[in-house]
Amino acid sequence: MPANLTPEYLKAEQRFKEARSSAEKIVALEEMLTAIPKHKGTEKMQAELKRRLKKLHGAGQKKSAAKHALPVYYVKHEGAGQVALVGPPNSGKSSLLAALTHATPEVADYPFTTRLPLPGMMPFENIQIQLVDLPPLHADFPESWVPQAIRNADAVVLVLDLSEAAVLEQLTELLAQLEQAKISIGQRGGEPAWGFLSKPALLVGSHCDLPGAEDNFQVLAELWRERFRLLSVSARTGENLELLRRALFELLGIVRVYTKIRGSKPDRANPFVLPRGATVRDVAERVHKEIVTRLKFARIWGAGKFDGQMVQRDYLVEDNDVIELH
Ligand SMILES: Nc1nc2c(ncn2[C@@H]2O[C@H](COP(=O)(O)OP(=O)(O)OP(=O)(O)O)[C@@H](O)[C@H]2O)c(=O)[nH]1
Ligand SMILES: [Mg+2]
Repeated sequence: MPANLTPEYLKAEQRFKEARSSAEKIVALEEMLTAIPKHKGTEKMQAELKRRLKKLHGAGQKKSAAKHALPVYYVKHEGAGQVALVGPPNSGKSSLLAALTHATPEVADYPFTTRLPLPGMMPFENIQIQLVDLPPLHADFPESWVPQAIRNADAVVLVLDLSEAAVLEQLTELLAQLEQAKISIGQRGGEPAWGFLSKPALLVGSHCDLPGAEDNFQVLAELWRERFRLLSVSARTGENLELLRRALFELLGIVRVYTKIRGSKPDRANPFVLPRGATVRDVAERVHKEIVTRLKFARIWGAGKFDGQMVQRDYLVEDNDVIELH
C-alpha cells in the first residue's frame, strides 16, 4: 500500500534531516508522527518514528535537562506557514511584527534591540500565518543561530529601511550573509546551487512614510524586480499593510479549499490549506484516508469552472475552490 505522505509530513521530515540537536530532532519527529497519514501502509514507518523518539528521549534522560532544552532559534511551526523577518539592524522588523500580529516585541530607535526569535500569528482572511521576528543579520555582530532560524522557516521577508541612504549596500550585505549561510532566496523558480537551501522571498521596504523613501524604493525596484517581488510599507502609518498580508499569503504558495456534502454549504471559516499544485486526491486524503480509496470523482465550484463541474482525482485545485467528494 503506498504511504501517500502529506506535504506537512515531508516538511517535518526535512526539518528532521536538518536538525542538529536531539531536542530539535525530537520536535521534528513528533511533528512527523502527527502529520503521517494513519493507515496500514504507514504502520512500519510509524513504529520506526516511535522507536527513534524513544531512543532520543532515553538519551535525554542521561544528560542534564539544560542540554536538552530546545535550541533558542527553534520556533515550532503553527498556522498555514512560517515566515521569517530578516534584515539589517533597525530596519523595522519588530515594528512590522507588532503591526501585523498581536505580538508585543520590543521596538527601539537603536540597533540590535531584538535578541531572541519572537513569533506572532498574522490573520489573513480565514487563516493565520506565523511571522517570526529575528535579531538583525550583521557581518560584524553575527548571532550564530539566526541562519538556522531562517532555514527553519517556509519563506523569508527581507525588511529594509527605505529612508536609509545606504539601503542598496544594506541589501547587498544581507544577500552576502545569506549566501554565506547557504540560503538561496527569491530566485523565482531557479534551482538553487548544490548544498543551498532555497526559500521564497519578498523584499519589503519599510519607513515609506519618511522623506527619500519613495526615490529609494524606485531604485531598489529597478535593480531587483527580476529577482524579488517588492512592496513599500509603513508600520507607522499602516500604508500597504493589507497588501503585505496578501503578498505573504501568496509567497507561501498555498491554496485554501473547502469541502462540502451534497445539498449543503461549505464551511468557509475552516479551509483545508494545501500547497499550490495539490489535487482533488490530496484534498480527499486530508479529509480522511479512507475516502481516497473510495473516491470516484468530485464536483467543484470556483473561478474559471462551471458550477459543480465534474472532475477526476488528479484535477489541480485552486485557491477558494469548493469541492464535493463522491
Ligand atoms: N517612521 C517610521 N518609523 C519606523 C517604521 N518602522 C519602524 N520604525 C522605527 O524604526 C526604529 C527601529 O524599529 P524596530 O522595529 O525596532 O527595528 P528592528 O529591525 O526590529 O531593529 P533590530 O531589532 O535592532 O534589528 C524604531 O524607532 C521604530 O519606531 C516606519 O514604518 N516608519
Ligand atoms: Mg527588532
